[in-house]
Amino acid sequence: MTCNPHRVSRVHAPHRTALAACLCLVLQATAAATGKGAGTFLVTSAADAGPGSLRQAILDANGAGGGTVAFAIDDDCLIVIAPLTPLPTVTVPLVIDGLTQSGSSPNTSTLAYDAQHCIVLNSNISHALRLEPPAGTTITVRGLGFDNFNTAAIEVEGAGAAHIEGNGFGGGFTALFNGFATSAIRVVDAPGTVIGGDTPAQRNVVGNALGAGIFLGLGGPRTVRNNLVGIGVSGFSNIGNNVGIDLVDAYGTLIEGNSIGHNDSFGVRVAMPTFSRASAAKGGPEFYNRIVGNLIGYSPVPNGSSRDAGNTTNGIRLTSGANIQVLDNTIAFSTNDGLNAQAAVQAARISGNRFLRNGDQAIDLNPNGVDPQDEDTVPGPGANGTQNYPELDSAVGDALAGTVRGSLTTRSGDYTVEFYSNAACDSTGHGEAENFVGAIDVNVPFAPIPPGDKTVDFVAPVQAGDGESLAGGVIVALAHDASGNTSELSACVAYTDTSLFADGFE
Ligand SMILES: [Ca+2]
Ligand SMILES: [Ca+2]
Ligand SMILES: [Ca+2]
Repeated sequence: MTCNPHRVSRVHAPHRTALAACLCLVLQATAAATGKGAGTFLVTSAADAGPGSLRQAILDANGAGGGTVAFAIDDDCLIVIAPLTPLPTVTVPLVIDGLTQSGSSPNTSTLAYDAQHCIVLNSNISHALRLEPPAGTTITVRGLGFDNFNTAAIEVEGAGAAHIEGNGFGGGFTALFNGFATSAIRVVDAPGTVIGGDTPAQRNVVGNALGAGIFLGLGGPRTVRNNLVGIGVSGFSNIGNNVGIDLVDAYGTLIEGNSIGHNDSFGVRVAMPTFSRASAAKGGPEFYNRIVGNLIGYSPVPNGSSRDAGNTTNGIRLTSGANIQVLDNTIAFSTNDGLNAQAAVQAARISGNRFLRNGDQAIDLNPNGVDPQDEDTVPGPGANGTQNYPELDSAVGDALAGTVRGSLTTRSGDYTVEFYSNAACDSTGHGEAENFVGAIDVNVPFAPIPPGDKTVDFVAPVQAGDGESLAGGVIVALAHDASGNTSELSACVAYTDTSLFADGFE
């Protein structure tokens, strides 16, 4: 049993709204009694308004308190809906499901995007959809294509959550293709919002926005997972936004498992609000913004190789905030620095990432350029207190495993030193960080080190990953304190392969 007021309204009559509502109540009561849930509002016309239109379906759903908007337009793919004004704000728990249109199908690819979007919204107006989910409820938008809106294709603002999954934004899904004047997706507040999801079917493609592809404003927590951002349906083509994912006063954000490339300024930019910086500094992980396990500027292709999908300027730009977690990403082919942290950033933990082929430094803490080492007796000015990086003296072993000797000069406390191998040293002389090869904990004691001498020597094992070799390359290291304040990368030390000597310099 479904609740379908617009079909009732087709009967016409001046009282159709009342009649529809009345019948709908009866039908919903029946549905509730049979446990089948809220009603379905069917879209049977691509017209901007009137019976069977998407606009009418949303009006009816709002009036009925929620349900599902499904599509059954009697036409072949591709069907363009061009709203003349923004569609009615959705204010009820609702699923708008483009996959219900015959011919539509979800993405099945892990590296690319093969979804078929038969319903595409395309109009040169401020926005297509505005979602205002009430507290404790979710509004889902699934399986639609979007092009050519000025503020955002989808705006979200409310106390409840939005799930935006399996949609194509600016990916060339219509013949008349213009991208977005500002953002594709714009979210303010709306805690619990998820853009993308765990499965290939939930992946969105987000591109060709002149502002941010995904803009997350004040509020949190929210998740952006497993999307292609600035990367087209092939999995490597260029549909760059200006900024891929832009966090402006967002907190508690998880950006995980996305491919983010070809964006014209930054792949990801983070500017945290003052209040959450203060709270996060007190240790509240609910405020942390986390960037985990993304491919940034680096597109794997099905034959096992990869392509340059570099973001112009930086893969990641950290503008302000505390306790930002940058973990286990690959950050490559940026025009300038791979990760650039501005002076207001503190306790940014940068750990387990691969950096390769970035035009300038892999990690650049402000001030710009490789930071000079100092005594680190107090946190210096600049990002992460300008935490000193380790000094490496030697790296020796065979192709698979060896020993690195070096030192760290810094304040008393607990530190972790991470080691990375590279085929060759970066042009900056520091980094980059192609393969993680080991880590050790280092303690700089309070005593009996004499004042002014805070240097601790270390000897650390390093080991090549599966199928990799340390021979002929260089080793670099970074250090971070217990709060996450992470250094730039050290100068390179050549790796001496003793197996060559054993074999007589063959
Ligand atoms: Ca470089
Ligand atoms: Ca620097
Ligand atoms: Ca320093």
